[in-house]
Amino acid sequence: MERIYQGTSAARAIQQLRQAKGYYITNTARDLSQSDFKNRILLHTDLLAAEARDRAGYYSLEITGGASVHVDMMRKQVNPFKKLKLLRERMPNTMFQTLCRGVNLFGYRPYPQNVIRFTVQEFAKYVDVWRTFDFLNHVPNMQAVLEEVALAGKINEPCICFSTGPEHTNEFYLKKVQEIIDVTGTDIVLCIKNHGGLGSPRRIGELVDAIKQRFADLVIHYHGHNTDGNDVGRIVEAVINGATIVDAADSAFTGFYGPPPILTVIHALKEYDKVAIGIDEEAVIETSNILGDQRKYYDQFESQIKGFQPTVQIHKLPGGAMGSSLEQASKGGFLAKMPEILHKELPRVQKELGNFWSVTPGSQILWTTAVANVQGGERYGNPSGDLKNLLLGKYGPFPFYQPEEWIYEKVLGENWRQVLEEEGGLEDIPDMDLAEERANLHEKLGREPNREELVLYLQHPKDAIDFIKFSEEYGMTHVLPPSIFFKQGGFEIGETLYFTDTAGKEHIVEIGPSPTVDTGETAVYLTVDHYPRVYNFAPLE
Ligand code: 3PY
Ligand code: ZN
Repeated sequence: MERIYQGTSAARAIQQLRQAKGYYITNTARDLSQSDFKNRILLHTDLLAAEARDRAGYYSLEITGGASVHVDMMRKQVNPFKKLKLLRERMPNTMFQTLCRGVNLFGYRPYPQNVIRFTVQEFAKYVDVWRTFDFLNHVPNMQAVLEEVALAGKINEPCICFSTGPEHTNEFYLKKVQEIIDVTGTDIVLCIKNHGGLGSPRRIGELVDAIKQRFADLVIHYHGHNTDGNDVGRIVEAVINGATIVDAADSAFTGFYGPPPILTVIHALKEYDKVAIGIDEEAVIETSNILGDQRKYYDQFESQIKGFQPTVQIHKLPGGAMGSSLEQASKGGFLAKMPEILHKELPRVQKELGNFWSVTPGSQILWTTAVANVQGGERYGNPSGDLKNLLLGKYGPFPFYQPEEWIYEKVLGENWRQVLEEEGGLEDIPDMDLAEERANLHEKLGREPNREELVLYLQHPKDAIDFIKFSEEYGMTHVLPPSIFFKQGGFEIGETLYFTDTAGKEHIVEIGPSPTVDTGETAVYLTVDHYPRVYNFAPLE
């Protein structure tokens, strides 16, 4: 069996997947970066690994989506589109994959339908596989994305988000699969999205089996996290019960909350005579050697609590959310309360709020509510706006049962019935006037924006403008390696920096004396590759 090459039509790819004798692997680089390194793995690092990754023979490389579109601009000064174009130059063979949060796209709140469609159209020029989910498994919330992906001729990979508990039965999930198929037909890849890494290997095996029994020609992609250390077991069960694609990550960077290491998965499945289709193990090892050299620069972004978290089965916080909640607790001075929040309050809140899936933005709502309940005196006495919106049904209906009335009263006030009556239900968000938005952006940039800039602006208006202006002034910082990009404490006068950019070109930068001039700005004198440069900075506030 052959690997599936980038450029294969969606229809042909699905056909090839249906006939697979063995299984395919997705390299979940974006999820790994988000789960274990706050999304900070730089494009420079991904470009270093690109050629070896391309030879490794993955079904796809998940390299964008989730929170990464925002973080690329905000923290890494990288254009999410440019990133895909540069990677494509070095990775002609591998399909690129995104993670899309349905109506919430790559953000936290629903976008208007025309913004969703425009965004999908632009990203679909570079993204081959679209993994789309909704945190309430409310299929209408995925519909616009699913339709646009199909129109663009790309691979649709709608998800059923998975969790555990009495309501999370095979029957329920089969109903959800049917709802998805009613929209898309069966020429899709169905993802079982186990973002928490929940359930036992056996439970995952049973679910895959149940879906294959009912929908024999449906291609299943199992996505899991290794938070409790058990995901290799779940992957093995998924494959022996009929999953065709599974997710794993480069071992040099695998930590605790992301997907498990690729070679570990391959070794485990060999015992069951299951072949990883298209995989060149030498190239997998070569990638990890390249990445191994870079690993030290990212230690600073790792979660402070090391080790597997078997108690994820209780609190259910997914990869990225686990790391950021620990950071918040540390900054907010309530680390000591974490056991109470994670192991008592979170499961209680989850049950009280309807046992939905703890994934973006639901995981943030559950976490914020649990923290407020523990920290803020009366339970539900200090509700967030997002919790109010959840109870108002603005994200979609509760999948199993509604919270009890006393919670509505606490969150929406005494006249909650009337509020619900007047304001409740999925919001019909009006389309935006894209011409007007383009004109606004034109005015802010002082020039005509291109389509991609408009997409970025529609997603994150303020951060996109900051990013575009920054890159106009300083160029593309993606050429900088992590040793320089993340350098702590600034640079010393007289210091000389040597670095190799992503095109393999060597540079030398000498930092000159930086007198403060009476314009109030600080001028920094540099020589870059022996040419003098002066940069003016406004004083720090
Ligand atoms: C995201 O929404 O960013 C996720 O990674 C969900 O698992
Ligand atoms: Zn994930």
